[in-house]
This record gives sequence, C-alpha cells and structure tokens, in this order.
Amino acid sequence: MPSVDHINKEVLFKIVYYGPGLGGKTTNLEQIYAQAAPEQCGTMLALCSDSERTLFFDLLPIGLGCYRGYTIRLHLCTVPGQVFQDQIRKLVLTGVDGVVFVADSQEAMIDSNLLSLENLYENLSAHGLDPECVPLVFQYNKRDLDTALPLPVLRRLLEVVPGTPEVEAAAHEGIGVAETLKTIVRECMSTMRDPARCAAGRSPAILPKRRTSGFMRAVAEASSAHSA
Ligand SMILES: Nc1nc2c(ncn2[C@@H]2O[C@H](COP(=O)(O)OP(=O)(O)OP(=O)(O)O)[C@@H](O)[C@H]2O)c(=O)[nH]1
Ligand SMILES: [Mg+2]
Repeated sequence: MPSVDHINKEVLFKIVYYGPGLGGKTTNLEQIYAQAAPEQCGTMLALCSDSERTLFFDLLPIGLGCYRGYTIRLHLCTVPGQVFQDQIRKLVLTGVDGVVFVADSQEAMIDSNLLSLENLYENLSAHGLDPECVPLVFQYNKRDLDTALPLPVLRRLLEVVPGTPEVEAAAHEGIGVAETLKTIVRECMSTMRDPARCAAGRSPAILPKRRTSGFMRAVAEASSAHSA
C-alpha cells in the first residue's frame, strides 16, 4: 500500500528497480525520463561514479494523473548493484511499494542474478516485508544481445514461478521500459482499490500470497532450517 495524503488528495508509490550490477536499472529510469512528457516528470537525480556505476541511488519522481479524485505520484528509485553496497540497497528499500527486478539475460550473469534475488529476499525480510507479497515484476533485460539466453531457459534457471508478471526488454533502446513501468504500476494499484478508503500515511505493500521464485523459497527454507 502506498502513502496516502487525504488532505492534499495524493497517493505516492515508491517503486524500486533492483538487480545485479550493470543489468540496466539506471538505463530504465533514463529512458522513462527521456520518453515522459516534461510536465509529468520531476528532475532525475542520479548519484553515480565516473564510470557511471550507481554509487547511492537514482530517483525519478513522476506524476501519473488523477484516480478517483486523488493525484497518483511515483518515486522511481534504483539501487546500486555492486555487491559491496548492500547497506545502501537496504536503505533504498525503506517504504518500498513495488519492485522491478531487472535481470541480465546473459548466460554469464546467471549467478549474479541469483545472488541479487537472494539479496532482495533478505533485504525485504529485514524490513519486515514478506517477499512473496510485495508487488514484483521481472524484467528480462538485454534481449538484444547474442549472448542472451532463450526466455524459457532463463525462467527455469531463475526459477520464476509461472504467473509472475514479466517483460522482455532492451532498455538501452527503450524497448520494454514503458511496459515494465505499466505492469508494476498495475500490480501496485491492485493493493489499493479506493484511495479514499485507505488509512492516512503509509501502510505496508501486500498482495495475496504468491510464490515469486522457487529460488526465493529455497532461500527461505534454508534460512529457517538454519535458525531452527
Ligand atoms: N546491449 C544492451 N546494453 C544495455 C541494455 N540495458 C542497459 N545496457 C547497458 O548496460 C550498461 C549498464 O547499465 P546501467 O543502467 O548503468 O546498469 P545498472 O543496473 O544501473 O548498474 P549499477 O548502477 O552498477 O547497479 C550501460 O552501458 C547500458 O547502456 C540492454 O538492454 N542491452
Ligand atoms: Mg545504476
């Protein structure tokens, strides 16, 4: 559930783009920024190093217009994908309403994708969120590359459960970027029917329980066995 402000009649969703380093998270936001009408977007804040790796996070505020008398706003954020920046990833997930997992489709990146999925699971859990209930969209990025694995193989290796919303993308060309955003917004909106009936302030994002990834389930089982 988003943050609801009944006085100003505003609803804010925070959507976090998560995934391995160099997978294309920042590229997604850059393409959204480039494609959106100027009146729709605030300024994009990108905190990156000289080599364009995200150092802290990127933030892009967007207005989506009116729904049932409430203005819908989005904060789109990315996490830094480099493994050592875990504290920042955890921080960026504070108050998250929906996650886009930007997977890198290349065979050589399978382990990095799995590591990042595991890290997402742990960090959502650390925020007291059930990873299986947070709105999630899988984006299979870099579909343009010859080294990209066929989709069924990728799905199997990442153990994506059938029914999980997914989009194929070539983000640097803008392909699949808007569709990914639409899909995660739809998922997020389904956690809130009528804004006027929502409690004021923030409530945690929850969808009816579903398995997002068999891999995540394995991680959960391993960690509960470990703590038993
Ligand atoms: N071929 C190809 N390159 C892409 C695609 N999407 C992004 N890239 C390139 O991949 C590189 C990394 O993209 P970023 O968006 O910076 O990746 P990131 O996930 O934000 O990386 P970190 O900030 O390090 O976590 C850039 O050179 C992009 O131009 C794609 O679909 N296909
Ligand atoms: Mg980045």
